[in-house]
Amino acid sequence: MSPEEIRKDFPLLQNRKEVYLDSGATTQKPLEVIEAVGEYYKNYNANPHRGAYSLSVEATEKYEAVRAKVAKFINARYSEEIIFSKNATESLNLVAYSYGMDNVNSGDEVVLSIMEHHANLVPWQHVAKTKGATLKYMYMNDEFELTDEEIESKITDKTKVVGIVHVSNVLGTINNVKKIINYAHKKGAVVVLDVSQSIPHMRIDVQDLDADFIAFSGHKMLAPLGIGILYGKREILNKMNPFLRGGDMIEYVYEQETTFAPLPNKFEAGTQNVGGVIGLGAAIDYIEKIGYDTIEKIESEVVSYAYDEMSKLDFIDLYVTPNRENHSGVISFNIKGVHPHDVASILDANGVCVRSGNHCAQPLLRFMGIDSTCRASFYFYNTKEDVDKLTQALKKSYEMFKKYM
Ligand code: 7TS
Repeated sequence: MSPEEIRKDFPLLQNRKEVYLDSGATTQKPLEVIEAVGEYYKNYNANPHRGAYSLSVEATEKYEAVRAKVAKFINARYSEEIIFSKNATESLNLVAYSYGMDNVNSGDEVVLSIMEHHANLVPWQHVAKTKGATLKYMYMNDEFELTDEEIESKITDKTKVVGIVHVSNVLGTINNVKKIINYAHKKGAVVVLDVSQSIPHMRIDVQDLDADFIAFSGHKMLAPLGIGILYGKREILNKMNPFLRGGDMIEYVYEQETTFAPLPNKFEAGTQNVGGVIGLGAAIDYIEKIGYDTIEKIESEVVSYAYDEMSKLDFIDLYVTPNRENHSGVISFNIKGVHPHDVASILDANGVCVRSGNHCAQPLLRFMGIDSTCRASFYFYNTKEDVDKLTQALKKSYEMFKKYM
């Protein structure tokens, strides 16, 4: 299958002329997903887990069926290890508050990579500050990679939690997370893995990876906005206190005391985003239909082509690891001497959507000695023609800026 054929499944890509290179922020949605959400509201909308009437039972069944689908998709042992949230950020906060606050203490260490998105950094800062723990970072080398030496020097017997991003949303570096998880476990730490930028592109097998917690957002993998996922090992989730408290997460409520529902409901307080969950189910079906093999094949071809074509432009700096097998579908770049927001605006005027800024990774950019980049992020509906339009627009932008340099 070619990206040209795949594009036909995406209404927005048919309806708009722009070249969309911001899938790292959110992906476009295939018709199947859009229709699944519509079908839900048209034919079986009700609040799950609430009513004894058949419509509510049906909504509950559809909702729980997606939980089982997610479990199978990431090879979790048990469905109740899948918790639905609002987004990756909320999933990561759940872990920080419900696990971190109760298990990280004064004198302990929390170790993160410098590549973390703020979502897997700011909550841990709060935990470390509140509990009197030390927050440490694993820094990358000049090739934008975390070395084994760095991993082994930072994770110690004092480490209680390791937070690691699988694929950097700025650099596209694929981190050696198996090594990190393995080493952290040897030291007795739990690992919180952020697969937000990897699961859209590569198969995630939670049993093979063996991370204790895994977080991601549906909207970066074709699902609607507003639905996030947290996977946690059952034995750990069972021991944790709830994150949010209220309806649906309880067993019995007395005036002064409450007992909590078993997993997964303990972590799903209040009415959930059922439409989003149904859309997520359709997104998983779509990804499985296309197949990760096809997705990876298309992306490696198009992203390699983009890297090669952009490398020919001597007026831009690229922030990509030279080890191509460790690089996913994100290319950050700058036109030398021009602010990335100006570049992104000119690209937009030429019909190309890229993100510019610090990409919610300020400590990473500060470590790199820059304060922002432009970022082209690709998905399997992007074509080589999209890449050509990007490089043409970059050349045009440079010609324009050159006059003022
Ligand atoms: N983790 C990573 C690695 C991310 O890239 C993002 C979002 C998040 C967590 C948070 O996801 P959210 O759905 O909870 O917001 N990253 C980006 C991005 O790169 N551009 O826009 C959002």
